[in-house]
Amino acid sequence: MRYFTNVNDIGDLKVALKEAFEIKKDRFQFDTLGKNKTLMMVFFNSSLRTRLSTQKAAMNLGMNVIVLDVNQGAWKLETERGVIMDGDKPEHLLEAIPVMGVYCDIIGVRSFAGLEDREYDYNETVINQFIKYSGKPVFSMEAATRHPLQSYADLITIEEYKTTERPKVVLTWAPHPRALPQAVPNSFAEWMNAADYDFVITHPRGYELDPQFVGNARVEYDQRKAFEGADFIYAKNWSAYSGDNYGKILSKDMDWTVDTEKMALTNQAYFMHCLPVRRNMIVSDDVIESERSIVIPEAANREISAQAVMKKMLLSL
Ligand code: AN0
Ligand code: CP
Repeated sequence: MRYFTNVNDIGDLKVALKEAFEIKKDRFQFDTLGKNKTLMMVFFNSSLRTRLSTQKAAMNLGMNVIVLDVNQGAWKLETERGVIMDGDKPEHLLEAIPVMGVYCDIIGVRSFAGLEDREYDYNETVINQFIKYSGKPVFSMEAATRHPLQSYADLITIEEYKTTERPKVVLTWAPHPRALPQAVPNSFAEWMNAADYDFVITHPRGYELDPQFVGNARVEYDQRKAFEGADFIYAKNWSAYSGDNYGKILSKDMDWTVDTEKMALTNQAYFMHCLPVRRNMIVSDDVIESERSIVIPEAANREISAQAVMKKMLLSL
């Protein structure tokens, strides 16, 4: 595997799940595969889970790890070609990326959507430049439109907890004080559609996701109706995708917060969230602390998804 930015890069999901469960059984089975190989993790945005789980996964494979926080200590990077660089950015990505490439064997990149220019974001301008100019295998640690390591971990988690072959999985929008990207819901939808679960998306009107990600999912504007009979509730906030509203907050309606009363409508659903989560905005204390909340095992599976991806990359170096 040379690149991992979306669900298609992983190939057959059944095989990907089998590989993940094999790693989970013995995560040190390939602890010499990465000997003298270096992972470089490049962060344009903050992270807790991705940073820790990916580093841990690389260590399980025997790799060395370098972490670069672009906004802390590195030169500010210009990303647009053709700009006269007389502003506050002393270095261009077009030099920085190949330089990073010479110091490592695999690169992970985190670069969120700017939420100002939809075309720029949806062209995945930053991660695609890493793919084009680094000369090294590249994986997404959340890019502008997708968060595939998260979705892979989510899939593993659902497979572990499901009690029916084709569970009802509901992705629900929930309120948040700041505008967030669509990467997590886009990616979750992409993987759920590929897994062929009974998949429903619920959100207030105006929060429609890009149709390429919605795919065959059912969209239900009545959140309570969507929750009926659900086996998994996956909560996430996102900002608007549509037209002139791109990147905007259209609602902070607290009636969309996931609480005990709404969870009671489900088939004793498990509660999921990628974290970080704002309590009593997205989800009530009671629900996230309940025994049906699986947010911690979900986060634990981030180590597994990262390890599965890097193992595939190491094998094809
Ligand atoms: C980010 C997002 O919504 O994309 C990262 C989630 C993994 N969340 C925040 O910035 C709070
Ligand atoms: N879920 C997730 O990617 O968390 P971080 O932003 O903390 O890495």
